[in-house]
Amino acid sequence: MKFKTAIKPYHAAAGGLGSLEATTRFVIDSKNALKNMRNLLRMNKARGFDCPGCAWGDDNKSTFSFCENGAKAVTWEATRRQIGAEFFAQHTVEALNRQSDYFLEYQGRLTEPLRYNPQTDHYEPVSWPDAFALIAQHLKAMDNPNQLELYTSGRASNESSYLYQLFGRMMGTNNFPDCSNMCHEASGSGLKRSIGVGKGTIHLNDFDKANAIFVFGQNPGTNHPRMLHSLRHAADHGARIVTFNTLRERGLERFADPQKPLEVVTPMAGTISTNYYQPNLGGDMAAVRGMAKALLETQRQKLASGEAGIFDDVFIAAHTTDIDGWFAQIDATSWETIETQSGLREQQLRDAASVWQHAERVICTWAMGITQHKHSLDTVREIVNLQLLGGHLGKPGAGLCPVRGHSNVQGNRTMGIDEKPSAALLDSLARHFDFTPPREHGHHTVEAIQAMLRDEVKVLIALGGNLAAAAPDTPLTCEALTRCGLTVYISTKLNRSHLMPGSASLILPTLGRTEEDMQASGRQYVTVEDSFSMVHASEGIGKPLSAEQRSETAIVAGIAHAALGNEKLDWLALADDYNLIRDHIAATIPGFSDFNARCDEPGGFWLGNAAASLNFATPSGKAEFSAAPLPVAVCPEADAPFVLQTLRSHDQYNTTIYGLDDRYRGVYGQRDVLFMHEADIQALGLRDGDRVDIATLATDGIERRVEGFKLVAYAIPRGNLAAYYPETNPLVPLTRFGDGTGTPTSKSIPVVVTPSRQVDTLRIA
Ligand SMILES: Nc1nc2c(c(=O)[nH]1)N[C@H]1C(S)=C(S)[C@@H](COP(=O)(O)OP(=O)(O)OC[C@H]3O[C@@H](n4cnc5c(=O)[nH]c(N)nc54)[C@H](O)[C@@H]3O)O[C@H]1N2
Ligand SMILES: Nc1nc2c(c(=O)[nH]1)N[C@H]1C(S)=C(S)[C@@H](COP(=O)(O)OP(=O)(O)OC[C@H]3O[C@@H](n4cnc5c(=O)[nH]c(N)nc54)[C@H](O)[C@@H]3O)O[C@H]1N2
Ligand SMILES: [Mo]
Repeated sequence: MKFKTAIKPYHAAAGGLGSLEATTRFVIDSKNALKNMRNLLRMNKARGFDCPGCAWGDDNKSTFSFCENGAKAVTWEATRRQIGAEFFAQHTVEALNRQSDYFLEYQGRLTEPLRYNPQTDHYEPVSWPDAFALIAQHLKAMDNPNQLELYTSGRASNESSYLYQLFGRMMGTNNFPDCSNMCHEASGSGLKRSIGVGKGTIHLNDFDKANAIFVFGQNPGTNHPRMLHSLRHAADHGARIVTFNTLRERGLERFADPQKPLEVVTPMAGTISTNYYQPNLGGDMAAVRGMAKALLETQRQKLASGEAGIFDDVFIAAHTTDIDGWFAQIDATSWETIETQSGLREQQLRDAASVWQHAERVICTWAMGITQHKHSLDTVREIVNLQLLGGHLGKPGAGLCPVRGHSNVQGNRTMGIDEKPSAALLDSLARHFDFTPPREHGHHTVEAIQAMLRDEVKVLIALGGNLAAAAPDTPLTCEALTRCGLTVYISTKLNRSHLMPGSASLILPTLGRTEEDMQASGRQYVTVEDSFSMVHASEGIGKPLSAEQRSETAIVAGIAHAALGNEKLDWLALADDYNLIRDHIAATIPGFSDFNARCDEPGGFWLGNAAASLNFATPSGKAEFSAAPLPVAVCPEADAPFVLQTLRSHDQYNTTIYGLDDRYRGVYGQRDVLFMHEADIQALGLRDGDRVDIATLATDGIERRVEGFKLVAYAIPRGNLAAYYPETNPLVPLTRFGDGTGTPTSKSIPVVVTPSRQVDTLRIA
C-alpha cells in the first residue's frame, strides 16, 4: 500500500469540515456505505447500539450523536471485507508477520473459527465443537488453575465479561490481566484510596453547570471527540477551561461543531481553553502542588487579615481527614522544585490557582497523560486533594472525572474483571453460585507476560484486544505469547497477537457491537457502562457477515461449558437468553437490582456513586488527603537527555490503525515520526525532517531501539518528545511500571536520539 506523505501544519479548528470529510471518506471506503449510514443514525439511541469508540456519555441532545472517530470505529467494524479459509491458505503466519498492523486489520472481518497448524505454518478452519474440545483438553491438562490467564479488552459487554470472570473463578483463578492495567489503573486505585470508590463522581450534565474545568493530560479532539461538545458548551456558558498538556493539541484550542452547519462553513469555531499550560511529561503532580501552594498562601494571608478563607472549611471538617499532613508537604516543597519538575513558571501556576479559587464549581478531568507514569497514583491523589480543598465533590457542576478509554472498560471492572477482587465480590459469588472462589490475587497484565516468559502459562484466552502490540517490550511480549501452551483469541479482526501462536492456537470470530445477536430465545441486547456510571442497553442492527461468527457471550459460555460441564451452572442456557445472565448480575453485583426491567429506561440508569453522596468507603470513613512527597524527578532516570511519551494519532484506535494521517498535528501518510522542539533539533545538529534512531536508557541490560523516525518540529517543551504507539512499544520496558499500579510508564520513557543508521539506505530508497 502506498501513501502520499506530508507534514503540513493544521490551521483550522478541530471538528468542522475536516471532520465531515473524513467521516464521509471512511463510510465510503468501508464498502458498506448505506448500511453504515443507517448504523450511524442508530448509534447511541435508545434502541440503537453503544458506540464502540470511547467511553464518553451520551447527551441525547443532538440528532446525530456520533463523532468522526466514532464513525471510523463503526465503519471499521461493519465493513464487508472479510477473510476466511482461502485467505489463510494463501498466507503463512510468517508471511503475514511481515505485514503492517494496518494491513492485517484492513483485510476485513474474521468469519470462521481457525486453528493454527504448526506443520504448515497456516491457520486452518476448525469446527466450533472441535475448538471448544481443544480448549477443554488443554484446561484439564493444567497442573493448577493459575496456569490459565484470562485477558480482557474493554469492549466486552457486561454480560460476556460477567460470565468470563465467573468461569475463571470457577476454574480457580483470579488471573484477569486486562487493558485497564495499562490504562486507568492509577485512577481506579488512587480514587479508591482517597474517596473509597475507583470511579468518576460526576454526571455528564455537570459540565453545563461548572464554572471551571481543568483538563489534565488528555487529547479529547481525537480520543473523546464528543467531550469537545461538552467543553464547548461549557465555554459558551462562561466556564473557564484550563488545560495542562505537554503538546499543543488543536482540539483543546478551537472546535467547530461538525453538526452545526453554520460553524462548519463560517469561522464561528469556539475557543476551548482559556488557559493552556504545557508541563513537562510527568510534571502534573508538581503543577497541582504549585497551585495548592499558591492557594494555601492566599488562605493564610486572608485569615491573618481577618478575612474569610478560600477553602471549604465546613466540607473539610465534616468529610475529610489528614489535611495537615498534606499542608506540611506543601510547605516542604519549594517553588524551585515545582518549577523544575513541572516545567512551568510560578506565575503560571498562580494564574491557574486563581481560576480555581474564583470558580464556585470545579471539575477536573484526566486521562493517559496522568496515568502512565511511575508516580501516577500519587498524581491522581494530588488532583483529588485539590478538589477536596474546595469541597468540589458531591455538588452539581463539580467533581472528579477520569475519562475512560475503551467503551466498556469501566463496566468490565464493575462485573468483576479484576485480578484483585474485593472480598465482598467473592463472598457474593460464593453465596449465590455455591462454590469456593480463589482468594489470592491474580496477575495483572505485566505479571501475566512475565509468567508466560517463565513458561508458567498453559492457556491464554483473550476476550478481544491485541496484547502483542499493546503491551510493552514488543519482542519480549511476542516471545511470551509464543511460549504459552494454547492461545485463544476471541476477535473481530486479524491482528499481531494471532501471529504469535502458542504451541497450539485458535482464532474465534466474534460478532461486533453493531451486529444483530440472535440466540435461541430470540434477538439479544447487551449492556455497557460509560465514564459517568450510566448503564444502558446496546442492541446491534447489522446482519452478521457469516453464520459462523458467534457472540462473545456465546463463545465464553461455550468455553465454560466445555471445561466445567453444567454441574454448577447451565452455561449454554445463559447464552440462549441474556436476561438470565442479567438476573445473576442483579443478584450478585451492587447497584443492579431489577436489572432487566431497568434496561428499558431511556438513556439507561445511574449506578450511583457513594463518594458523590459523600459516603466514603475508606478506612477512616472520610475522604483522605494524601501527603505524598513529589517524586525525586519526573522521569526516574533524571539524566536522560530526552523523555518520550507514546500516544495515539487521529487515525487509530489503540493498536487498530485506520489510516496514516494525524490531521490535527499536520502529519499525513506516515506514522514513523518523532515530535521534538525546534531548538532541540538544532542542538542535536539536525534538521526538521531528518531521520533518527531512538534508544531507551535502561539498566536491565536489554537494548531497546527503534530506527528511522522522521523528526517533526513541534510545540512541545524542550527535552520532551512524542511518538506514536504501538510503533514505539519496543522502547517501553516491561520492568518499569507505576508505583502501586503496575501500569507500564508509556508516557515517560528515558531515551537518547541519534542520527539514523538507516539514513543512507532510506535516502537511496
Ligand atoms: N479515536 C480514538 N479514541 C480513543 C482511543 C483511540 O486510540 N482512538 N483510545 C481509547 C483509550 S483505550 C484510551 S485510554 C483513551 C486515551 O485518551 P488520551 O489519554 O487522550 O490518549 P493519548 O493519545 O495517549 O494522549 C495523551 C494526551 O496526554 C498528553 N500528555 C502525555 N503525557 C503528559 C503529561 O505527563 N502531562 C500532561 N499534562 N499531558 C500529557 C499528550 O500530549 C496527549 O495529548 O482514548 C480512548 N478513545
Ligand atoms: N506504548 C503505549 N502502549 C499502550 C498505550 C499507550 O498509550 N502507549 N495505551 C494502553 C491502553 S490505554 C490500552 S486500553 C491498551 C489497549 O490494549 P487492547 O485493548 O488489548 O488493544 P486494542 O488495540 O484496543 O485491541 C484491538 C483488537 O481487539 C479486537 N476487537 C475489536 N473489537 C472487538 C469486539 O467487539 N470484540 C472482540 N472480542 N474483539 C474485538 C480486534 O481483533 C482488534 O484487533 O494499550 C495500552 N498500550
Ligand atoms: Mo485505554
